[in-house]
Amino acid sequence: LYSVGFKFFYDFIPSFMTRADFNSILVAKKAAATAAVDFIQDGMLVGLGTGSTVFYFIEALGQRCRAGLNITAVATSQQSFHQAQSCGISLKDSETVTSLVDLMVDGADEIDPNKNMIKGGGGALFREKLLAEASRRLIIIVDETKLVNPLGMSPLPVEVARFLYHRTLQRLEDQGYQGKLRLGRNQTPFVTDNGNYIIDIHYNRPIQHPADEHMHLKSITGVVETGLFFNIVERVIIGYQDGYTRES
Ligand code: A5P
Repeated sequence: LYSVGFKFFYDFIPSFMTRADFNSILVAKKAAATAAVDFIQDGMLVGLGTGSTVFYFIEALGQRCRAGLNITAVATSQQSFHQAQSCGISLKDSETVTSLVDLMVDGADEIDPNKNMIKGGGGALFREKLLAEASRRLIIIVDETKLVNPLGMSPLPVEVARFLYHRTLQRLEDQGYQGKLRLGRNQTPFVTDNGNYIIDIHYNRPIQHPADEHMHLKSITGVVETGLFFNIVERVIIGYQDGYTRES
């Protein structure tokens, strides 16, 4: 599990970052993730987000389960599902979930002081948003590099239907958006767990009104969901590179 997880992370070391910087960020991610496990109580139905920070959360949650914690989880991606399964966490098929999830834990690509977020760097934004809206509480775990004000530095992932996606991309461009189809490892289009594509929109300007921006993008036929999340986060746990955490 460790070797699989770390290989996954190291594939994504940005070119401007040294291995030492990257290791410090992993310390921060792990600190935030470990702190979030303290919020999980016996009997809960837990929502599992996706990404490298959630990887540490699932790992720590698995340890607690093996020590006797009795919870059931619902995963937002195949990646989180398989990791949770290998950690010994009891999982529920999303199609059998009829009640609200007690608590969901997820990461973010960017988060602003009003807890608006950009998500979807890992391509799981649609299921993450669906599950977050089906949860009583959402805790976001991030390392300090994810704190921004305002949003807009990272590309905004938008999930689109594959059917006539060139047309959807054109419509986005006609409305002034700079969108790029996300490619996978072998330079073929990245396909989400829902069988859709992702278009990453580069803003080159601050996103001052995330809700308006989201509504505008969603009004385009072919857009399935956007990676803008707002009015949904209860608590943010920020991990720092010295291993400390802060909550807001
Ligand atoms: C997955 O689709 C995303 O929404 C992630 O939650 C987000 O990209 C954060 O990922 P990291 O924890 O890997 O930075």
